[in-house]
Amino acid sequence: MPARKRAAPSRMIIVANRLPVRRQGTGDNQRWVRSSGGLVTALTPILQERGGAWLGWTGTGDDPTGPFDHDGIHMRPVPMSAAEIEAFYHEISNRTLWPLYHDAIRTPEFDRRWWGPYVTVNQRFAEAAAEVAKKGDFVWVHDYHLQLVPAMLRELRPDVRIGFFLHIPFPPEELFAWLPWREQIIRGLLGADVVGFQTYAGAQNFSRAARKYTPATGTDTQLEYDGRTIRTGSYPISIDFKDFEETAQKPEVVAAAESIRRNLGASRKILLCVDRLDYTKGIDQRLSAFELMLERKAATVEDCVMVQIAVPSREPVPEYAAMRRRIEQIVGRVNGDYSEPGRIAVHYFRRSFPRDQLVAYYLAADVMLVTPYRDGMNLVAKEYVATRADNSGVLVLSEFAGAAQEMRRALLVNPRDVDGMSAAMERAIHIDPADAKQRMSILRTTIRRHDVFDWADSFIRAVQP
Ligand code: ADQ
Repeated sequence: MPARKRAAPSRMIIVANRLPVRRQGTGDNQRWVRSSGGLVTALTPILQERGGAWLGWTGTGDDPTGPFDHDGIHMRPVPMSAAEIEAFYHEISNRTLWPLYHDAIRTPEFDRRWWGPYVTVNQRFAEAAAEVAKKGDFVWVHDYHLQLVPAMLRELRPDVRIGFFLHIPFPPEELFAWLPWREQIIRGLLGADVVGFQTYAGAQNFSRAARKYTPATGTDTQLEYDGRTIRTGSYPISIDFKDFEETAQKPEVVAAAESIRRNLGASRKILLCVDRLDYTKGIDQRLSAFELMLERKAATVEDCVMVQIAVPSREPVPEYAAMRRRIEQIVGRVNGDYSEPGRIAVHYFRRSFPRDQLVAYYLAADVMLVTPYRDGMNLVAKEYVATRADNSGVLVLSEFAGAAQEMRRALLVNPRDVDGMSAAMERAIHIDPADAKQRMSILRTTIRRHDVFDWADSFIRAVQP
C-alpha cells in the first residue's frame, strides 16, 4: 500500500450484511479466505492499521461460529436463522427494498410479515456493534439491509461516532413514499452522524424524505434532528485503480488477453459486458440493441462479437430466475439468427471469473457496455477504464448508473432506448481512434484520482467530530 494522507485514526467498526471472509474447503481443510470486491479491498488495510472489528453474517444459516481473528482483523459473526435469512434477506431486502430503491423496475412487494424480522436482525447487529465498540470508536454501517442500525446503536451507545453509507440509489420521494415503513427507515438512518450516498441526487432524495416524514429540518447536505446535526452528501465509491492497472500489465494477463482475441477472431471488435445477473443491469435491452445493430446491417458477425459474462446471483428470488430465462432466450435467438460457422454472435458465460481472467477480458475488449436501468455506482465501468493503460477502448455507459456523474466522457446512453443504444454501439465500433484516446485518458485521470482509498478517506474525514 502506498503511503496516503489519512484522517486522524480512531478504531473502526464495520457493520455490513456479510463478513469480508468466506469459508473454503470442507472438514479439516476448511478455512476462511478473504472475499474479493472493492469494499473489502479498501477497508481491510484501514482496519488492519487502526484496529477495530468487522461485524457481519457468515453466509450460513444458524452458524454457531464465534468471534475470530483473520489477517489482522477481528471478525464478529452475527448469526441468522434459516427463517430470518428468508424474510430479512431474500424477502424484505431483495423483494421490497432492492426493487423499490432501483426505480421500481420490478414491482416491489410489501408484506407486513417481513418487517418484524428486519427489525429483529437490525437490532441484533446494533447490539453486537454496541458490545464490540469502545468509547470514541467510529462505527461504519453499510447498505440497505441495515438501515435501522444507526438509531438502534445510538440508543445503546451515544458515545460512538456513527456513519452510514448506502451502496444503492436512494429513490425519489414519490417512490420512497410507497414504503409502509418509510418513517421508521428514515428515523433509523438519522441515528448516524453522516449519511452518505453514491450521488448528490441520493442525498437530496433522502433529505427531502427526512423533512417530510420526521420533524428534521435543514438542507440537502445538513439536517437538524433530535438536537443533533446530521451531515448528508455524496461519496462516490471507487476501485483500487492501481491494482487493476498493474494486473492488466502482468505478462500472463496480457497473454490471456491475446489468446481471447485470437479465439474470438482477431479482426473482430469485441463488445464486452460484465454484470451480476440482476434485472437492474439492463442485460436484456442491451442484447436487443446488439440484435438490432445486426438486423440493421450496421455491423455483421465478421465485424464484431458480443461477450456477456454474467455471474449468477439471488437465484432463490423468482424474478431472477425469470430474467435469466429471458436473457438466455434472447442469446439463443440472436445466435440462431446471425451466427456463422466460427463466428458466434454472442458468447454467454454464466459464471464467476477469477480476477486475472476478468481483467484479461477487459484488456481484450474494444468496447465495454455498461448499461444498467439504474445502478448505485457500477464498479465494472471503473475497472475497465483502469485496465486501459494505453488509453485504448471505448466505454458505453448508462446515464442511470451513479458512475455517469463522474464519467461524462463515456458514450452515455439511455438504456430504455434500444435504437439509441444500437446507434451508440455502432458509433463505438467505428469511433475515430484519436477521439477515443482523448475520452479514455480523461476517464482514467478521474478514476485514478478518485480511487477507493480516496472514497474511504473522505467518508472517514466527514465523520470526524
Ligand atoms: P453490485 O450491484 O454487485 O454492487 P457492481 O458495482 O457492478 O455491482 O460490482 C460488481 C462486481 O462484481 C465488480 O467488481 C465486478 O468485477 C464483479 N463481477 C461481476 N461479474 C463478474 C463475473 N462474472 N466474475 C467475476 N467478477 C464479476 C452494489 C451496487 C453498485 C455499487 C456497488 C459498490 O449495486 O451500484 O457500485 O455495490 O458500492
